Amino acid sequence: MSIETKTTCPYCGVGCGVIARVDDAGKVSVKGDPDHPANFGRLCSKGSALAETIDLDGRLLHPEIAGQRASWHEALDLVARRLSETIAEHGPDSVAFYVSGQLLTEDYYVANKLMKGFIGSGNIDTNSRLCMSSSVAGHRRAFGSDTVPGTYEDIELADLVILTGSNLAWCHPVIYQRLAAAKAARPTMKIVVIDPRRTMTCDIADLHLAIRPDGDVALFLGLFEHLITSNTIDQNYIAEHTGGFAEAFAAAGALSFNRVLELTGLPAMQLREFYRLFAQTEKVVTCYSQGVNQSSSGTDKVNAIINCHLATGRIGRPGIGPFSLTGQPNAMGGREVGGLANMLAAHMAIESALDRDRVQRFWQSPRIAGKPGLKAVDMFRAVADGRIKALWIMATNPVVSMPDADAVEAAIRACPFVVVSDILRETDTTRHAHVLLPSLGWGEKDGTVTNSERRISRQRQFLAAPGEARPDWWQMAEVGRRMGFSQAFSFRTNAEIFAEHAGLSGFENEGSRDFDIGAYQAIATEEYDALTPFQWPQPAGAAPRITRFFADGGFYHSDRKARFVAIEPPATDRTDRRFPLTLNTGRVRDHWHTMTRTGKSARLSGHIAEPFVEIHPRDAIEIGVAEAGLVEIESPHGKVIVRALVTERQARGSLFVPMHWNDSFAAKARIDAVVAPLTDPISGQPASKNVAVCARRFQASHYCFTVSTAKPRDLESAYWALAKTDGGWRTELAFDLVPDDWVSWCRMTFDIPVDLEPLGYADQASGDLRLAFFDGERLLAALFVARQPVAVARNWAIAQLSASHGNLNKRFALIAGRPGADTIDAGATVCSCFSVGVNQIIAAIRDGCHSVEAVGKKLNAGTNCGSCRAEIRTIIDSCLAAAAE
Ligand SMILES: Nc1nc2c(c(=O)[nH]1)N[C@H]1C(S)=C(S)[C@@H](COP(=O)(O)OP(=O)(O)OC[C@H]3O[C@@H](n4cnc5c(=O)[nH]c(N)nc54)[C@H](O)[C@@H]3O)O[C@H]1N2
Ligand SMILES: Nc1nc2c(c(=O)[nH]1)N[C@H]1C(S)=C(S)[C@@H](COP(=O)(O)OP(=O)(O)OC[C@H]3O[C@@H](n4cnc5c(=O)[nH]c(N)nc54)[C@H](O)[C@@H]3O)O[C@H]1N2
Ligand code: SF4
Ligand SMILES: [Mo]
Repeated sequence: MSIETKTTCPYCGVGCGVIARVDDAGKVSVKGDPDHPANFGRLCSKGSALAETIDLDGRLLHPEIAGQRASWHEALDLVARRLSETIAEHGPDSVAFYVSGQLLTEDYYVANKLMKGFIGSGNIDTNSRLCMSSSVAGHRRAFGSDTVPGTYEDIELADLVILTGSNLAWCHPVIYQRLAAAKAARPTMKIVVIDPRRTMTCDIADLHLAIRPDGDVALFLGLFEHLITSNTIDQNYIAEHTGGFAEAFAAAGALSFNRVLELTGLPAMQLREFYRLFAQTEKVVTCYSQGVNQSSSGTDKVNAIINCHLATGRIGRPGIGPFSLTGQPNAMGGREVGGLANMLAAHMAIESALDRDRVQRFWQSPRIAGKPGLKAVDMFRAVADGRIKALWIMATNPVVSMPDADAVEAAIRACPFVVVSDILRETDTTRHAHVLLPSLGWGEKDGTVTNSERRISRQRQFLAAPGEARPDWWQMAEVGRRMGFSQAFSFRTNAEIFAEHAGLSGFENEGSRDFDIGAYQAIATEEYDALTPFQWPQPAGAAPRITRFFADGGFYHSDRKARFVAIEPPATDRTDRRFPLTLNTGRVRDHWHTMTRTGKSARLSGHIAEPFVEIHPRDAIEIGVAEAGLVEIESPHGKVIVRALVTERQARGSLFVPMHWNDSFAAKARIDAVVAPLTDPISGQPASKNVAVCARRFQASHYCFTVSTAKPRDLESAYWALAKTDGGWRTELAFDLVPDDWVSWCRMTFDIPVDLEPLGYADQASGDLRLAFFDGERLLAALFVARQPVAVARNWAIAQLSASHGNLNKRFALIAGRPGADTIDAGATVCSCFSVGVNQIIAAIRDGCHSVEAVGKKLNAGTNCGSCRAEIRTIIDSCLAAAAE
């Protein structure tokens, strides 16, 4: 008998419902929950591979103090004592919490309560600062509250969907699938993608605006002006429900059409077409994500978009409205509990004395933070200069994900007392902790999360807690109690915390605040356990309400009106000619952030196995790098070395590097070490998408590719990147100075017993060298060395780890570095769900499969989660185009 549990995916903000099944043998499998209103049974590649990422390999299972195992009792006592002593000596602002949108709402609530209400400082900030804070600031300026007005259904109901600064196909794949299905059913629906890069999302776009980096404010100011001059605005809505229109109009009017062309870098025809589409179409949804938020003009971008929706009264109706797509599974829950340094709990304002008094009375707390705390970038600056002396980091990996990451690492290293709560023993951040606290991970922890459409769902426990791992909320409540606040942190269950959180949201609310889930203030444990997904608001005593906001006004500024914001486009001048290129950073389809979980899955690591830079062919020529060569990228803050991926999808003058790779998976690919700590002046969100850098070819003396059953140890070459594969590891390396003796290097790196002799081949003239070690029929490790980037079929070589090598010919084929005539190399993985490679897809196309459906029928590729369908279509198009030439 197997047991099924309904829970929620722990990755992106789509918040898909998952059914986790544990069979008799304890094996876990997952499938989409057909009843969950976010995904109706769909999952993407990351969601589908969840079962592969929950093993205990690398887990932190016991508390540690100074690298030694300790009891919970000792660890918690120490944390409480050090926090209390630091506060007594240096005041409440000398301590800080840096938390995460991957915490559950209950964890987050306790963290915020402890810091703002009991320690009495605003110094709690979160990785949502790097993610959503420009949206929060933009919403609050326009609406008077941090409200996402719409629902996912709106994206399907719209006649025009604008995706700006969003790579929906890869980052919110299930919404992408819902959008693609809606467009297939109703082909008149139009989709516009605004992104400097031609991403996979452009695949379903009718129009792609390859905008200049940070040209968005100008683009939407131009649109605002066009809506007015073409008389598309809604005079009644503006008059009844808004303020500040005249000032916003004057500011937009100051920008000529030609200046908009210049700032956006777009052809006039395209711009006119976009403006015409928007003006003509009543049902418009504008979705935006990090290309908007992560910018020094991020908050203005948000308001420039919202201005256009307010001016046309297009907000809060079916198929209509601005839509901020949130990143993390509980980015929204974190905003609801007030996890940002400049917010109070339950969407109340820290600047408001009334709100502070209300929260303090509700908590019956001895004090309340009197002012906003330090935002992430400033918080780590304060750690660096010694103002913050004790830091607790929870569910985030700032040494990888913060801008100016080397400086952040140095700050953490120098901090007198650092606590890290994580699920892994070894991350780039846990390395610097004085106290390590083992947390429960997905499947073990239990609580609620809120997705992008304000829907609250349960994450449920279906696995036993491993080792001594404990929930994050429990850790903080225990510390709170030990600091002398026993009454306020006497929670026994997460249901009690949720009820208190719901109670605060409804406390003295009466419609004055958007976030109200007072209906749940007395929720009992059984009810909480059975909770089905619901959207807020749900005030006490009211019937379930409409799930959209603002169609009829009712904003949350004191006059209940929205505000237009008068905006100017940002200055664009590059001042330092030594750094002429623009670095853009973001995500790939199958990895999640700093790879602590997705890096465990061979299937997910197969899609893209190395850190890379997308570079335009002409820029590649200029710096003298060819496809598959290595590139060094540098800013005044740091350097990385990554593989070149030469592509016309990238605009000239700009580079794209993913944010995922870190010191656990690569030698020098933590891209945030290069990212400058520049922030939006209003939200404090880092500008991670527009960084001034220079790039040059990285010339190695030798390149090397290896596959091995053991994880390679102590890699010390100028460049290396490793990835999990079926049956072992694959590693790419490049050497300035080659090892004296490759055989001993292999023995040391791959733990090869001394009695095993290698099979080998070396060509002095070309510099090619190959070595393979076998244990009986099994391949332990194979090494391919060349003076140029190694040309060996990667997936074929990886497959050799699981193949039998009893036959001598097979051993020689391996040393020759090529498959025998009877085997084909699958090529780089395209479909992770069914492990289908690019070469297999090309072969199917040659066999006459000329549509995504036909390829799916033949190979299954693209038929499960569908995340790779856009890539399959691109491969078909390029094969057919090549055939037609
Ligand atoms: N596979 C995967 N999915 C994820 C995540 C993950 O790690 N992996 N993380 C989740 C999280 S936390 C987040 S925040 C979301 C992020 O989701 P997205 O925001 O969709 O992802 P990004 O790749 O960060 O950036 C989106 C796009 O913004 C574009 N862009 C850059 N500069 C500009 C600009 O000036 N203007 C415009 N209009 N566009 C620009 C980039 O080229 C990029 O394609 O993804 C979530 N989903
Ligand atoms: N250059 C650049 N930098 C960026 C971005 C970008 O686009 N470009 N994007 C930014 C954005 S939007 C985001 S959201 C951040 C994300 O950046 P991070 O938050 O740093 O990334 P994660 O890898 O998700 O880190 C989560 C950590 O928590 C641990 N963990 C997982 N589950 C749990 C749990 O239940 N409890 C505890 N205590 N720990 C847990 C994981 O092992 C991991 O160490 O990166 C930001 N940084
Ligand atoms: S879209 Fe994928 S990653 Fe996001 S919640 Fe759904 S299954 Fe998880
Ligand atoms: Mo994010």
